[in-house]
Amino acid sequence: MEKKQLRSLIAGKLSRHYGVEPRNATKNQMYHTCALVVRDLMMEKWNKTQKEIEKKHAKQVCYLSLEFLIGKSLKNNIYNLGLLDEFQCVLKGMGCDLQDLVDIEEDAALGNGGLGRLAACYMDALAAQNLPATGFSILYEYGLFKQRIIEGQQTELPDSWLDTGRSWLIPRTDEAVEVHFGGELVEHWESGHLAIEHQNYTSVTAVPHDMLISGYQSDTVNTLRLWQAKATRTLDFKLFGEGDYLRAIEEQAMAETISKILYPEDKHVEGKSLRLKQQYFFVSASIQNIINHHMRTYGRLDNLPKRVVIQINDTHPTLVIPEMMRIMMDVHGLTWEDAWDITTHTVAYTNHTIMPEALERWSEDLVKSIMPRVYQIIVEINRRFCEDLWNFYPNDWDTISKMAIIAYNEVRMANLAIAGSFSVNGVSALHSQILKDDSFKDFYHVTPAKFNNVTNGIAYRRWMGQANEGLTALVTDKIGPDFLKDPKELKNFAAFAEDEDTLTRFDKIKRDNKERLARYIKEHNGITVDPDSMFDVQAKRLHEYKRQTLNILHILRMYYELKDNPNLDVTPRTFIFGAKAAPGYYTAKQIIRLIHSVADMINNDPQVNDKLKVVFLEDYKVSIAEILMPAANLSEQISTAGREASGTGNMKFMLNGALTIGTMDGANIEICESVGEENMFIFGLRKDEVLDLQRNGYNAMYYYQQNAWLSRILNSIQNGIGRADGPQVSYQDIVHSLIIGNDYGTADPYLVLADFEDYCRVQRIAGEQFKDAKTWNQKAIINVAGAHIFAADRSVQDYNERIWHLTTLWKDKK
Ligand code: 26V
Repeated sequence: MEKKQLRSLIAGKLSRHYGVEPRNATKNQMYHTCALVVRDLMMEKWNKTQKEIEKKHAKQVCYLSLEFLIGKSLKNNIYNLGLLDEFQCVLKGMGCDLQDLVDIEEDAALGNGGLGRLAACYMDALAAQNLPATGFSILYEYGLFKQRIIEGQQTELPDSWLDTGRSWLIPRTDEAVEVHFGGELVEHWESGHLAIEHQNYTSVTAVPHDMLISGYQSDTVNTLRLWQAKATRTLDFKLFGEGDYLRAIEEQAMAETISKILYPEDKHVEGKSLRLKQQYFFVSASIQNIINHHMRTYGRLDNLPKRVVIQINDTHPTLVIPEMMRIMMDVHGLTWEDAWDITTHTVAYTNHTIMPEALERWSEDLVKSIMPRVYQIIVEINRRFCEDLWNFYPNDWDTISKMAIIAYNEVRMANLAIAGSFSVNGVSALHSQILKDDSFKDFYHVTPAKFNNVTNGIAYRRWMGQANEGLTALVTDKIGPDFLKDPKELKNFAAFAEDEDTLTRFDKIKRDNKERLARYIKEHNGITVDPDSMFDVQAKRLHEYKRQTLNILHILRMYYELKDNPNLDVTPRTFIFGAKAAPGYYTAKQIIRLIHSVADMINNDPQVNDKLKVVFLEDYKVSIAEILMPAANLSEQISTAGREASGTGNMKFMLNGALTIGTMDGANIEICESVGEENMFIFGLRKDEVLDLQRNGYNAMYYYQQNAWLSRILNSIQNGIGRADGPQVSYQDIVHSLIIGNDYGTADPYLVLADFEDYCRVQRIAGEQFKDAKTWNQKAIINVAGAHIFAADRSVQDYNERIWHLTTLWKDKK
C-alpha cells in the first residue's frame, strides 16, 4: 500500500467518524481511527478467507477456550499486514507517534497465564499458515485484575479493557443465540418416540463479537468469536402479568453477570456455580453456532467430523460433548449412536496440568439444576462408558470406579473429556508421558492410540519480531528474512555464534534492551539498576510449585554472604520478579510480600546495593513481558520436576537470548535437548527422584537443621525482614509451610529445601560464567537459534498432522 493511500484512509476515517482534521485529533481519536483503518484492511482478507473456506469445503478447527490472553492488537496487526513503516511515516506526517498510540491501548487480558497466552499464540500461527480456524470464548467485561502493590502487598483492581479494546470487536447481533438454564424436563410420546421438553428455563442471549485474527504476511484472516451475555427479554411484561415479577428481574441480573468477569484462579478450582454457568453459556452458544453453520452449508450432520474439529483447551469446555449430543438428538432427531459417533470424531482434548487441585469436578446437584437435560445425557454417557469398561476390565471395580465419569456425587470433567474425544494430548514430551504412565494410565490402556503429545510453542514473531527489533534486525542481516515465515531457518543463526561482528552487535542489542528496561524500572519502581549487572528474571504466575521461594532463598544467601564478606567477588545482579497471585491464594500473596521485604532490605543496604538489587514489576502482563523478555540474561524455570506441564515463558526468554537456569521439567527438557546441557544451567531432583523422595518420607526439617544456610535464612525470615531503619515483617506461615507443614499438608510439598544446595551451586556457576561476556553471548546465540523448535507454527503443524488434518486455504505468494 502506498503511503498516500494510507494517509487518505486515516484522514477520511477521522473526518467521517469524529469530524476532525488530523492536526486537531486527540491521541485517543487517532488510536481508534487507526484501529478502524486496520480493521477495514483485515476485513477484506476476512471476506476472502470465508469465501475460500466455503468454496473448498475446507475443514477448520474450532478452538474452544475460556481464555485468550491476547495483549495489545494495534502494532501486531499493522506488523502482520506489513505496514509498520507506512503507519509510522504517515502518522509522523500528521504530528503523531505510533508508539504513543500503542501505549494507549489496554492489554486484552482475557486469560490468566500460560493456557490463555498459548491460545492466542496458536490463533496467530494458524492465520500465518493459512489454516482456517475460529476461536471461541467469552467477552469478559473485566479481564484479569490489575495488580497494585500497596506497602508490599498485592491488591486487585478491576480491568476495564473495553475502553480501547472495543475498537477491535465487531458485534454480530444477527447471529445471537439463546442458552437455556435451569427449569424442568417433561417427557412425552411423540409419533412413537419419547420426546423431551424443557420447561420453565431461564433464557440468556449470547451475542457474538468477532475479533479478526491476522497472520504474518498472510491473506488468511481468521475469527475469534467472543460471546457476550445479554438478558433475552428486558423486563418481560408477560411475566409481570402473571405476577412472576421476581423471575423477570432475576433473569436479567443473572444474564448480565455471566460474561462480567474472568475468574482469576489459574490452578485451583472452586465449585462456583457462576463459573459452571459461564462454561455452559459459552459452550452452548459455540456449538449451536457451529452446528447451525454446518447445517446451513451442508444440510446434514454426518459429515461434521470431516469439516470441523473442536479442540478443547483443558477441561473447561468439556460440556461441549453432552451439549453437542443434546442438540443433535433433541433438535436434529439423530439417534444416540449416530450423535455419539459424530461427537467422538469431532472433539479433541488438551490437558494442561496434572495438579490434582486443578482437576475439575462439579457436584451432580449443581450440574443437574443448571442444565437438567445435559445432566441426563452425562448420566447416560457414564452408564454406557462404564458398561464398556466392564468388558475391558472385567470385575475390576476399583479401576472402573476411578475411571467413571460420575462418582461420589460428582461429575469428573477430565474423564468425560477423555471418553468423549478422539484425541487426548499433553503439552510437552514429559507431561504427555506422565499422562500415559500416571494420571490417565487406565484410560491409556483402553485406547492407547488416543494419546498424543504436542509440545507448546510461542508466537515468535510477536516475542522476537516485534518485541526485540534489534535482535530481529541482526538475525535478518545474518541469515536473511526467511526465518520470519519459516522458523526452521532460525537454526542457521547458530553458525554465527563464533562470528565477532555478530557477537559485538548481539552484546550491544542486549545492552540496549536492558537500558530500556532499566528506564522502565526507574520510572515505575523508582529504583536505579545497573544495566551491566546480570538481569536474573522470574516472571510467571505466583504458585508454590513454581518455587519463587527457592529464588528468594538464594537471593538471601547471596545477601548474607556479602554481609559476612563485603569484598566477596560476586557478579553484580539485578533480580527481577513479575507475578500475580490469585486473590484468594494466601500463601502466594505472602510470597509476594516477602519478595518486597527482601527487596526493601537489600536495595536500601549501602553495603551491598551496588552488587545486588531486587525489583518486583507491578501488574505483570503481556505488554510488560514484551519489554522484559528481551532484557533478560538469566531465565528462572525452577519448578519441582514433574509439576510444570510445559511452560512457555521459558521459550520466550531463550528466544531473546537468555540462558535458562532450570529443573528437568516440562519443556525445559526439550530446551536442553535443543541447545545442549552446556548452554544452560540444569539442577535439582529429576521427576523420579522427586517421587522416590516423597514416597520414602521426605523430611524437610532435616534439611533445615543440617544446612547452616537454610537455618540461618529461614530463621531470618521467621524473625523479620525489612530495611534497617524500617519495620521488620515476619513470615512465620511461609517458614512453617516449609519445615513443619500447614493445616493442609506436609512440610515443603514442592521440595524447595531439597533442591536448595544444588540450585545455589549452579547459580554460582552462572554468576562466574557471566563474567566472560563473549562465551556467555555465544551460548545466548545458540539459545536463540535453538528456540526455532518452540515456534507456535511448529506446534500448530504438529496438531494438524497428528490431530486436526485441516485444509490449507492457499499457498503463500512468494
Ligand atoms: C484454570 C482455571 C481457570 C480459572 C478457574 C479455575 C481453573 C482451574 C484450572 C485451570 C487450569 C490451568 C492450567 C494451566 O494454566 N496450565 C498451564 O498451561 C500452559 C500451557 O500449556 C503450560 O505451559 C503450563 O506449564 C501449565 O501450567
